[in-house]
Amino acid sequence: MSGDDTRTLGKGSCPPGPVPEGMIRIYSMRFCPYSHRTRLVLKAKGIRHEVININLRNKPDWYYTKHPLGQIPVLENSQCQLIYESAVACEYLDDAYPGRKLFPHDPYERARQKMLLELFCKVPPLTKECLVALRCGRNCADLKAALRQEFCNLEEILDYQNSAFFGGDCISMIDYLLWPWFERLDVYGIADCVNHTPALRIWMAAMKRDPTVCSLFVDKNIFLGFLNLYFQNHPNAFDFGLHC
Ligand SMILES: N[C@@H](CCC(=O)N[C@@H](CS)C(=O)NCC(=O)O)C(=O)O
Repeated sequence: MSGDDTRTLGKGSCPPGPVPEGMIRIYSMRFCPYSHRTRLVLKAKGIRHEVININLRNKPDWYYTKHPLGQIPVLENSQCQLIYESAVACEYLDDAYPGRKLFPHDPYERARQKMLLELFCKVPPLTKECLVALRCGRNCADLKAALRQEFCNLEEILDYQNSAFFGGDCISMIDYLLWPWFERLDVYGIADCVNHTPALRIWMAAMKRDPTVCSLFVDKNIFLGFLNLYFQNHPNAFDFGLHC
């Protein structure tokens, strides 16, 4: 148990002590897609870690000593080194820890995964804009059309490669970096955006069978409960579904 499901720390909380030797800490939030990326890599590589969840609506003052903008995720190691930006944090974990390497060793293949990540960059803001528009009762047809176009671009890559995963026949770093937004399509109410991209749907089905992805999968009702409270600006939204 790494403490993924612990209550958030908010304003007035005590800062946590130093990270024990042999351990790494992630500052996170259970429903954040960027943190999800880094937690997937921690799990996939079997890295011993502890999780500190942050209340993003009521951030502790001390949290700004961990990230200048108060964003999550942040990694902290036992040498008090801080690593933020989810993709950078994932690469750090892959480089700093032994075991299964998630990025390919081949420089071109590694570059290709990073280029794909750049191609993906419109998807996170578009999914969030769709979610907000739907929750506020606004028309999101244009946003969904733009998202579908992004998915068609990814579909073309899978078709061209004729591979199960974005990095080839096995799951690798790029799949984990993209996955959190696909896991959220259903709860965000925009799952129909992949209706015309069959290769992407096959990739999603393969991702859902991956043990690491399964281990972090959030129950749809819990996610919806969080979103309902989040859009009501409820202070306990981030702790939704946790026992007292
Ligand atoms: N580019 C950053 C984005 C991280 C991000 O936007 N995190 C959100 C939560 S999903 C956050 O910290 N929001 C709080 C805030 O911006 O104050 C990354 O990849 O880590």
